[in-house]
Amino acid sequence: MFGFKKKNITENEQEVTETLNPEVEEVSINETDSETKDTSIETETSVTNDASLDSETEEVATEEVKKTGFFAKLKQGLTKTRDNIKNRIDVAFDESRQIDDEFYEDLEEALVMADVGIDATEGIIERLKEKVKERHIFDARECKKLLLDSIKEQMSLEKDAYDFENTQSVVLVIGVNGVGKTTTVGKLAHNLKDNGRKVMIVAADTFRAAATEQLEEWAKRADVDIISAQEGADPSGVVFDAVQSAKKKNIDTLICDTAGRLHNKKNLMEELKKMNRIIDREFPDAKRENFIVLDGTTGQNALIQAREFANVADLTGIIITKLDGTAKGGIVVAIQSELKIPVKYIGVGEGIEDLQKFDANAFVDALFE
Ligand SMILES: Nc1nc2c(ncn2[C@@H]2O[C@H](COP(=O)(O)OP(=O)(O)OP(=O)(O)O)[C@@H](O)[C@H]2O)c(=O)[nH]1
Ligand SMILES: [Mg+2]
Repeated sequence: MFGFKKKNITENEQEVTETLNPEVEEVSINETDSETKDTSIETETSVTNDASLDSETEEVATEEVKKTGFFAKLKQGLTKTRDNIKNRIDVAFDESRQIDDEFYEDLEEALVMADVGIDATEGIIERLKEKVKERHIFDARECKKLLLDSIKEQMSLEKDAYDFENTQSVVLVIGVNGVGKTTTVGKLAHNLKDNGRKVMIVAADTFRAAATEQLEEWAKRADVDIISAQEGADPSGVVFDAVQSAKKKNIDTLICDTAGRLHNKKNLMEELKKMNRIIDREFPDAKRENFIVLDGTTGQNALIQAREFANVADLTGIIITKLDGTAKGGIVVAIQSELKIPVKYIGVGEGIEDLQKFDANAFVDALFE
C-alpha cells in the first residue's frame, strides 16, 4: 500500500523510489494524544508550571529572572566563540590604540576568526569606517560600541518574524542529516507549549523507525500530541493526516519533522516540495513557516546547504544549532548577511530549554562583552 520503498540508507544519504499517484497515499497513522499519556510525564512537566503568580510585580520579577537566565545560557553557549576572539578584540579596543589601518586589520582578523565570513566582515568594517569618519571618533573604546551597534542593526529581525507563534500555523523543519532537526522540533514544541499554545508534532521522517521513536520521546518530554506512521510510510501522507487531525483538534501550531536530505538528491527534494504542496492545499489558512536547520559547527558548509535548500523551498527562517559546540559562532552573522533570510532560533545545548529565539542585541553582547 505504500508508494515508497526503503532502499539502502547510509548515514549521509537516503534514497526513495517514488511511485505516488494520486498525490497522497494512504498511511496507517499512530496518533498519541498528550492528554492520555502516562502520569510520570505529567509529574515531570508540571514542574515548569508550578508557580501561579497573582500580582503584576511578581510577573515582572519572573520576566527579569527569565531574561537573566536567557542571557546567561546564551553567554554560556557562546563561550568557545567568545574565547576564540576575546584576545584580538581586547587588543583592538585597548584604550591606547589609535584608530588606524592596523586597528581595522586586527578587527577584521577577529571577525574572520569567528567565521563571520569575508564578505560580511568587509561590509561591517566599511560601515564602521564611515561612521568613525562621520562622527570624528578617535577613541577605540567608543568605536567598539559603534561596531557592536552596526552588527546588531544588520542582524535585527522584522517585527513579524514570530507571528506564526500567535496564529494558526504549520512549520516544516528541513535540513541535511544530523543537523539537529528532531531535537529542534522537540525544543520548539516545548517553547510554544510553555507559552500556552496547543501544539502537535508530526514524524514525517518515516525512513527509520528510530527517527519516529526519537520524536515520540520528545513529544512526551514536551507534553504535546504526535502523529506518526510506521517505517516506510509516505511522508506526504503522514503530513496530510496530521494536517487533518490538527484542523479537527484546533491545534495552534503543527510542527513537521522531516528526514535529513542532501540537496543533490532529486527525489528527496521533490518529496519536500510535495509536502509543501499538501500543506498549502489542505491548510491554506494556516501561516506557513519553512525552517532550515543548520549545524553551527559545520561553518561555511552550512551556508552552502542553506543556498541549495533555498532553491527548492521558500525558506522563511533559519535555525542554527550546536552553537555551544563551536568556536566559530560568528557563522550566524555570515549566514544572515549573505542569505538575507532571518536567523530565527539558535540551539545552545541539547536540553529541552536550549532553543532560543534569536535576539540580535543579546547575541552580539554575549559574543563581545
Ligand atoms: N550540543 C548541541 N547538540 C545538539 C544541539 N541540537 C541538536 N544536538 C545534537 O545533535 C545530534 C543530532 O540531532 P538530531 O535532532 O537527531 O538531528 P536530525 O537533524 O534530526 O538528524 P537526522 O534525522 O538523522 O537527519 C543529537 O545528538 C542532538 O542532541 C545543540 O543545540 N547543541
Ligand atoms: Mg531527525
